[in-house]
Order: sequence, then C-alpha cells, then structure tokens
Amino acid sequence: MVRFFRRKKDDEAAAEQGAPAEDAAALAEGVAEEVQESAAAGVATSEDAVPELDEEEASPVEEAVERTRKTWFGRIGGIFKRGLDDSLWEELEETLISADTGVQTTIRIIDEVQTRVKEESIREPDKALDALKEELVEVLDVDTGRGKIWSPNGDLDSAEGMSVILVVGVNGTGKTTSIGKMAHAYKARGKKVILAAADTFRAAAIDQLKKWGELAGVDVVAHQQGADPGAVVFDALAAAEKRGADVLIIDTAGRLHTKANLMEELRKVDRVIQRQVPDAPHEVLLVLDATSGQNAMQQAKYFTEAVGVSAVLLAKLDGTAKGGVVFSVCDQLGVPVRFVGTGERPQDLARFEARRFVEALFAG
Ligand SMILES: Nc1nc2c(ncn2[C@@H]2O[C@H](COP(=O)(O)OP(=O)(O)OP(=O)(O)O)[C@@H](O)[C@H]2O)c(=O)[nH]1
Ligand SMILES: [Mg+2]
Repeated sequence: MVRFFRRKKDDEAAAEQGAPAEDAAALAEGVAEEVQESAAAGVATSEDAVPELDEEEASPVEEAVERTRKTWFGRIGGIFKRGLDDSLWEELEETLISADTGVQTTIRIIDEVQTRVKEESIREPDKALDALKEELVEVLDVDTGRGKIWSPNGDLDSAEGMSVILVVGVNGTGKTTSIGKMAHAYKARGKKVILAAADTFRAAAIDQLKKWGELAGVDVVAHQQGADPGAVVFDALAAAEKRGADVLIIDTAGRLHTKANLMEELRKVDRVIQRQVPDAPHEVLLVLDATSGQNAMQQAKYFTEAVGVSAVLLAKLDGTAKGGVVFSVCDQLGVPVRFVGTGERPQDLARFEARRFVEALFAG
C-alpha cells in the first residue's frame, strides 16, 4: 500500500511538472517512466484498491475533516477570542493559507469578513467568528445551473430519464474508487446503474472497474485494453438505454502519453456522448485528490478547458490536513463540490453539504 501511494505521488509530481502547455514533452517523459514502472507494479496494486464489502457504517464527514480541524481550523476560534485587532486578521490569513485555502481565496474571504465586521459594527469575537463561518458557507454555495441531476438529498431522484456522468481527473486521484462507491450508493437506493470502462489505457484499470461493478452488483461495459474509449462509451450508452438504466457512470483514463493526448481523448468521448444523447453528459465530475492541496487546482483548470467540468468530487479528505482546498476549488473554479471521499471502503462517500462541512471544521 505504501508503495502504491508513493507511485501515485510520483505520477502527480510528473503531472505537475508537465503542467504548463509547453512542458508536454517533460510530462510525456515522466509518464513513459511511470508506465514502465506500473507494468511491473500496477496490476496487483490496482486490484488491491478494491476492498471487501462489509456492513460497517460509513465514515462521516466529521471524521474525515478531523486532521484539517485539529491542525488548522480548530485554532481559529482561539485566535478570535483574543480580540478583533490586526494580528487576528494576519493570523487568520496565515492559518487559512496553511490549510491550503489558497492565497486569492483567503484574501477574498478575509476582505468580506472585515467589511461585514465594519459595516455591522461587530465588536464581539463570537459574532465575527459567525460572520467568518457564514462567508465560508457562501464560498461553497455554488450553483452553476448545470449538473441538475441531484435532488436536495444528493440522490438522483430529481433526474428525468437516464443521467450520464462523465468522470475525469488525473491518475491516482480516486476516480475508479469513487465510481465504485457511487455505484454502490445508487444501487442501494434502488437505482439501475451501468458503468463504462473508458479508461482503456491499462488492462488493470478495466479489471479494477469490473471488480467494483461486481462488488456493487452493477453491469460494467468494457472492451479490451487499448480499445477506443469512444467506442466503449458508444456501446455503454446503447446498453444503458436498452436496459433502462437510471445512471451511466463513465470512468476515463487519468494518464496518456501526453496531456494533450489525454485532453483530446476526453473531448472525443464527450462528443460521442453528446451525439448520442443530446443533453448529456449531465454531469462532468472532476475527481480531485484532497491530499494534493493547491496542486489540484492547476489540474482542474486543464480539465475545465477541455470538457467543461460541472462539479467536483474531492477524494481522500480523510487523509489530509489540507481540507481548506475545498474553498479554493469552489471559489477559483466556480463549480460546486458534490461529494467527498472519506475512506477507501465502498460506503466511504459523503454528499457534500456546505454548512455541515464548515461546522465540522470548527467543531469541538
Ligand atoms: N483514504 C482514501 N483513499 C482513497 C479515497 N479514494 C480513493 N482512494 C485510494 O486512492 C488510490 C487511487 O484510487 P483510484 O480509484 O485507483 O484512482 P484513479 O483516479 O482511478 O487512478 P487511475 O486509474 O490510475 O487514473 C487507491 O488506493 C484508493 O483506494 C478516499 O476517499 N480516501
Ligand atoms: Mg482508475
């Protein structure tokens, strides 16, 4: 497992290294090395990534943000208690930035709170803290009008007909695992789910999705390794329509030889979907790894440009003290966070609720 995480970290480093467009060659080099390594180590580790299904309770958001709360946000209450002076705002700024809230977002939040404190002549630290919490909730409360397939409780109830969810993100962020968890959740709510294995780059990726499909008891449409992802999606859409599926979730590759190839492939998949189902994809869900903090932001911009991300699923929130990244995701990308990953088990997926999340950060 340690090795697996280290491999993923290297991937992320490679992806970051190649982040600017002109560095595509550097990214290609990093990826080529990684591919060789994964040929030796990737298959077993990917299969390891599919856990057993047990009946235990899901890990709640409160538990998942424990590190972020203990390390950073838990301090903020204490800072406010010392009084509303300049040092408060400085320390608040430092703390938010350290929690990976991002410089721009942090400054915007503090400006807003300071303005409110001034305009409403707030003197009590408690009231100023409440203003901060309200501002934080507001940052998270993004409604783009897109991805309108979720009911208020995060279920797919409000959707009419089949919902197509295209899942994108850099390799190792948690796409396949999160798709497995979503499949599990919707199946448990009586939805008919079909998964499409459009990450045809590695055989292990197809097997991993098939395992999650088995675990959740849902069908997986897959071709061979190296097949055209567009063809997989075409077949999956046809199968989903024929079988009367409520939701089709499409897994995609997180790595190709170059970033340009990856984005082109995603655009092609997107076109295939749109040609077959005119109002689809109903959601383009970008999976970000919370442990990569601000690095996730640059990745997000590429996917946004290529396929127009409509929402984010923030995986691995349980493994980081940098949960502040949620605020910069919503603020900088202008898209909502739909779900958070709270662990590695099938039930470890939580619907994201802005207020509950902010309360959890300050609890205790
Ligand atoms: N702790 C924790 N681990 C997670 C979570 N989500 C995914 N993981 C782990 O992250 C690792 C990578 O997950 P994958 O689902 O294979 O990632 P991917 O984005 O599909 O990766 P590629 O197929 O290589 O692009 C696995 O070990 C997962 O168990 C989460 O919410 N919490
Ligand atoms: Mg995957």
